[in-house]
Amino acid sequence: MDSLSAEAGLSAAADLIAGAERLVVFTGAGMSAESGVPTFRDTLTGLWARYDAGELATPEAFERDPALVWGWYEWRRELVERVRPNAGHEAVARLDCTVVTQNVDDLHERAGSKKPIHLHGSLFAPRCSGCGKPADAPAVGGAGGEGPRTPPSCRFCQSLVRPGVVWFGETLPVAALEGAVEAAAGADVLITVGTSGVVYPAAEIPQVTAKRGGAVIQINPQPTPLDPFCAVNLRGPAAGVLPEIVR
Ligand code: BJW
Ligand code: ZN
Repeated sequence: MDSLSAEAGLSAAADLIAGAERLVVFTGAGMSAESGVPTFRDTLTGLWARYDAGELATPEAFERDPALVWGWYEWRRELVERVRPNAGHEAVARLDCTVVTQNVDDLHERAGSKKPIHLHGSLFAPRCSGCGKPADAPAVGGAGGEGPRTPPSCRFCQSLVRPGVVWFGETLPVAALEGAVEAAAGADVLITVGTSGVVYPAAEIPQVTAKRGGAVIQINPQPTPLDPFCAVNLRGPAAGVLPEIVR
């Protein structure tokens, strides 16, 4: 349906959603872009401009320079605390659906979606890099500055506390991945929103639905490697398109 006019695409998507019995919404960083959260592959700005996100989001980077990596995540956590869910998050919260997100922010929860599945962890769940025990979440409303910050130490084993996110080369939380695959396999409609579709195994989630015969609707201003799996490709921003197709 790639060649459908924009209006016909919106109407086809709205019909699919209205008729869906088991609906999944799968989201990536573009979902939160209009809230003011930079996407993962956006160029970093300010003091972070000389770093590459893909290189900071690794266990090796944390081992080499824990203060640099902890400072980057704390800066991002504080940014997320200052922004609000957008009209796209709110439209998703009105749907009876399972939300599977790659995002480490909490904007789906704050919009009212119940128990979104977080495939890549959370900015708000730090844990010990040694014993794995959860650490106290840093106080809300931190300094807000950019740059390195020394991570706290674990109160049980004194190892450094690390962000509770999934870095490259690490395995995804088993329950989250299993829950996401099960929901995608059982979905008759899946909406994939704002993801570049290049990071695995998450990028398999929409493909699971398509391969099982479900319909995949994609919302993204840009083409992605997921295009061939989609029954409807809507080239537009999440906060504009989602409210239009959620009636
Ligand atoms: C808008 C918009 C608007 C803009 N509205 N849209 C198979 C093949 C090749 C490699 C691998 C493979 N399997 C595994 C790998 C290795 C690796 C991987 O996938 N690498 C690829 C990059 C090649 N995967 C892993 O390492 C994973 N672990 C794993 O597989 O374990 C087993 C294993 C271990 C060792 C060896 C082999 C296997 C773990 C992946 C963890 C990813 N973690 C991150 C960081 C989380 C913490 C943090 O945020 O810092 O998760 S990476 C980053 O990418 C983040 C995101 O969740 C994820 C996806 O990014 P996303 O959300 O798609 O964002 P962007 O920025 O890429 O795209 C934004 C999109 O929005 C764009 O398309 C825009 O157009 C669009 N957009 N404005 C709508 N307003
Ligand atoms: Zn510990």
